[in-house]
Amino acid sequence: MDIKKLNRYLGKSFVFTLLSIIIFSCQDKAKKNDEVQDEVRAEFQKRIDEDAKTEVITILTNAMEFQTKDEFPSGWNTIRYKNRSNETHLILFDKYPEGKGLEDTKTDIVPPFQQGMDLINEGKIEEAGMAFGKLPEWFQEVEFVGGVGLISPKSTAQSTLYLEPGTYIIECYVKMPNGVFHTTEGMAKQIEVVENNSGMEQPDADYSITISANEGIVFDENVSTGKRTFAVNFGKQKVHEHYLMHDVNLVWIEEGADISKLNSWVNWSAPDGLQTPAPAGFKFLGGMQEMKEGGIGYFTVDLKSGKYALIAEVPDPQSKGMLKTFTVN
Ligand SMILES: [Cu+2]
Repeated sequence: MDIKKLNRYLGKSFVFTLLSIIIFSCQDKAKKNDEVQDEVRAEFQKRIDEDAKTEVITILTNAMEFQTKDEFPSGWNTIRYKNRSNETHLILFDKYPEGKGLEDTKTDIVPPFQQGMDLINEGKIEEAGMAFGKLPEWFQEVEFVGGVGLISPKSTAQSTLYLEPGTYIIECYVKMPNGVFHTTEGMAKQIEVVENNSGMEQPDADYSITISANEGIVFDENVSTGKRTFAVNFGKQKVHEHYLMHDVNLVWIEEGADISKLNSWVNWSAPDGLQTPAPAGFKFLGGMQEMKEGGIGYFTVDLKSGKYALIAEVPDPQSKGMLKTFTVN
């Protein structure tokens, strides 16, 4: 091979090699781009699927009402409660016996409760007992199946709970400054939970709380900031002195706030109990309303660092081990 031929060969070879590198590198890039696009598409689809599985139902309050759809699917449901009003509220899901509905709430349930409360406020405790005694027998068949814990004005809370098909009344029994229940003011809405299942799977929780009549609230986890989901496991349940069972509410505590005021406020059957304005220095962040023994519900909250409490809405929760404080770091 002479020098000219060799130069030509090397030249061609060099150009060929260079072209090969460029072509292969382009193919490689194209392949990588395809892979990236596939990954993005898969991730996007996964989110769509998750959203479809986690059908979030919004309930909205502007003043003294519940705005939401009339039918919910059965099974696991995530409820996002937007409280745009200036009042503290909660949502309790009452599963009604067959054939009973909102009209019966208004005629048979609301009046005895309001009369009883008015009498308590007048100091007529015995007469109040007689008023509550006028509650119809079918009220004993109403099942409380969870809901959204206390939530401060202009705030949003999120709970996930399991619903069997049937007729429900969602209600808020927080009281106005004059002692009138929000239920009396219109915070009661009928919902039909249909056979069609939401398809949502039971959620995974970051932290687990247990509440029971014998041990109170058991919770000793190290909680970190961010969006966190708490599971609330209901152990031994009981009807307390205020005719209700226990629940779990999450409260942010301002530095120096008087916890004893929170402790006495959470009892609806006390004259100032559960009556707004709520005690200063606390922000209610939702939670899980009462349900029967063996039940489990979830609430999700975006946590900032600070001091918090888990509290049950019962008379003197502290004495029952149902007021636990903890710190989020
Ligand atoms: Cu309310």
